[in-house]
Amino acid sequence: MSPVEMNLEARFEAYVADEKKIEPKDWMPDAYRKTLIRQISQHAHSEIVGMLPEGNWITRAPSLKRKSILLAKVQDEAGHGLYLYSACETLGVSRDELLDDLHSGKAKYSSIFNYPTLNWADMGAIGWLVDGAAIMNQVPLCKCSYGPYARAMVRVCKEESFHQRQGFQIMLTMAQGTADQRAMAQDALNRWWWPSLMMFGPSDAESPHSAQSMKWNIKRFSNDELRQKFVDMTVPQAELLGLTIPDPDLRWNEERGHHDFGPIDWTEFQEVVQGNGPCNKERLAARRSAHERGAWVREAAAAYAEKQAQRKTSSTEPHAA
Ligand code: BYC
Repeated sequence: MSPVEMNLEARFEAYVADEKKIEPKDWMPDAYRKTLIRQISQHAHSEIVGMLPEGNWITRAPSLKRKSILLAKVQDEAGHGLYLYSACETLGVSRDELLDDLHSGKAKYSSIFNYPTLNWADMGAIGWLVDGAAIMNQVPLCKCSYGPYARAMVRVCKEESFHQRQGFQIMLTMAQGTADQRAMAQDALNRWWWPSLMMFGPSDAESPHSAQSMKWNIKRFSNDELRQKFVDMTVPQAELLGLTIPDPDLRWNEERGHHDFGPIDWTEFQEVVQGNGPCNKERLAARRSAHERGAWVREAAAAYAEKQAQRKTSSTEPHAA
């Protein structure tokens, strides 16, 4: 590293340590840029792929009210994906490159969206648990050191907390409903609990990026800290619903002031992340097909933009005498 670069790096470190925001035109280490592109793009892809399991239930929602709420939620997720792609583009990568990486299977997206949604209770469990886990992970990102990501997260988190409440409300309605509805709510909790805990990523000891990302103030809490906070927040909510979390080892630990919980099946997590989960192939095929079927929209938008640009140039050109 040259002396100039060393100086820039020291200034960058001091700036970040001082809780100041790094903006797109500021100097930043290459590795910081790469880490942000990796994390923000994975996050954007998760929002877009995350529309699929819920989109599956829009036509089958049990009432018009539920249908319009679910439709709005799925649209919010599209919006989150778009802010995040825009935030990522400020780091010098193009939308096309990001999408190519998703469609080729090179880029990751959250493991959670590779599980199937089997019935309406799954819409409740996703809102309650998956959005609940997402908020726990994302509220600290509002204080992330990279300005465009931190600002995008403020709006995302406001919308996610509405999503979490609508999910909890579905669970509450079902848990207080008929015996069959209660059983469906319990079954959804049984299937979504462990995958929700996996959303926080590998344990700290197995997380290659955490230490550096925390030093750079990208991540403000470790994967295990956030997972623990999520368990502590969710246990009383499950009690209120009268549902049982599917973990025989779950109990309050007075000494730690936290709930202890059972071991996570990391083999399952690795399998899902490597593309072998129950719905990985289906999810990627759906995204690729949507992208191909949307080619005409992109072409039309580009042609329109070009026409507008030409009109602007000809209207500013001096008229020939
Ligand atoms: N799934 O060193 P680590 C949402 C990967 S919510 C798949 O701990 P990092 C939504 C990780 O990428 C979901 N892959 O990494 C909610 C890395 O692989 P590479 C999205 C995972 O980045 C409701 C490797 O494992 N949220 O969108 O420090 C409705 C080692 O991990 C997962 C975000 O993306 C996983 N669960 O920490 C709709 C939040 N976990 O890149 C939508 C922003 C880890 O080395 N992201 N990996 O090949 C983050 O906070 C962090 O990136 C993570 C992982 C905590 C997820």
